[in-house]
Amino acid sequence: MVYNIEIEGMMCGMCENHINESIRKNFDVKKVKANRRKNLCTVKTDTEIDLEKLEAVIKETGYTFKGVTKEK
Ligand SMILES: [Cu+2]
Repeated sequence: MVYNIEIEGMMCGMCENHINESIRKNFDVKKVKANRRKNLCTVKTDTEIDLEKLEAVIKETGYTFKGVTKEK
């Protein structure tokens, strides 16, 4: 599965790392990559992730969760 999470408020690489680490800590992911220029975080997983929990985890970081779409 590939999830594209739209997140606003990332200003630098530390912001990206903050989000990457929070997602790694809370979910079993193969790959996670936040991109502040695109306001996006792409997450690759083998299994479905709980989208409500994902939203809560992003909100907990202090950045603005705008939505998530699943690619496949
Ligand atoms: Cu920052």
